[in-house]
Amino acid sequence: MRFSTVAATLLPIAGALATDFTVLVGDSGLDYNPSSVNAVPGDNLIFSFVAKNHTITQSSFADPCTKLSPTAIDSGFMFVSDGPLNFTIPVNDTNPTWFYCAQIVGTVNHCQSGMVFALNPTANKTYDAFKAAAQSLANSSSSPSSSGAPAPASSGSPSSSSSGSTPSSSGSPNGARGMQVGTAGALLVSGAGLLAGLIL
Ligand SMILES: *[C@@H]1O[C@H](CO)[C@@H](O)[C@H](O)[C@H]1NC(C)=O
Ligand SMILES: *[C@@H]1O[C@H](CO)[C@@H](O)[C@H](O)[C@H]1NC(C)=O
Ligand SMILES: *[C@@H]1O[C@H](CO)[C@@H](O)[C@H](O)[C@H]1NC(C)=O
Ligand SMILES: *[C@@H]1O[C@H](CO)[C@@H](O)[C@H](O)[C@H]1NC(C)=O
Ligand SMILES: [Cu+2]
Repeated sequence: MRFSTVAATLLPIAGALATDFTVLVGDSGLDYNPSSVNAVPGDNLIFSFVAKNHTITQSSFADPCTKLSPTAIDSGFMFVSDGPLNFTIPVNDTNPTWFYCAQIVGTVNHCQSGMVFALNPTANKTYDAFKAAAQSLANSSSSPSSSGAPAPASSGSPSSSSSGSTPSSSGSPNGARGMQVGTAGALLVSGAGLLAGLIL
């Protein structure tokens, strides 16, 4: 009796508390703002594309710059010519869910430049770790394939540590990023060492 009364009281409240989170896409360079949102079922993520030609595309945590599956969430390219374009994603659960921008223009790969977004990241799978994983791909793949599909991450070729062509994105915040790339680079190096250890 008491339970059902409580439930009946809570349900409308839960509905009333549903939140629409507006995420600006491209408002200051290659970014989602905010870059991470914690939301509950019933909430909506409203991606408001304000500049250029970006996407919001679902990936996995482990493979940040590759579309999760052919049917994964994907806005497609949202070319902004006259005012914002909205793409709304309803939130159905509290599972961590990962997104990136699939745009590649010349040598500038938006995802590998850190243009990623996290829905409900966890203590173990953080936005920062996801972003670092995306940026580390810039070091391992020198040239993206010409097709629209992002090049698969080439797993460790320890000898080629050139990484000369890191795309520099104009207008993106670089202070924290440099540090994260450094960390990811160190991880890569130790990974390569492990690999070499296994082979040799
Ligand atoms: C948006 O970007 C995609 C992928 O680079 C490109 O194919 C498309 O032509 C662009 N749209 C416009 C209107 O420039
Ligand atoms: C896009 O979303 C924003 C933020 O929720 C809203 O203010 C605006 O009216 C929406 N624009 C359109 C065209 O739906
Ligand atoms: C929630 O479900 C709707 C309807 O099936 C789907 O369009 C949307 O992509 C889902 N949201 C997430 C974050 O998976
Ligand atoms: C998070 O990582 C810690 C330490 O590695 C582990 O003990 C814990 O089970 C993990 N939690 C989840 C939810 O995976
Ligand atoms: Cu983009």
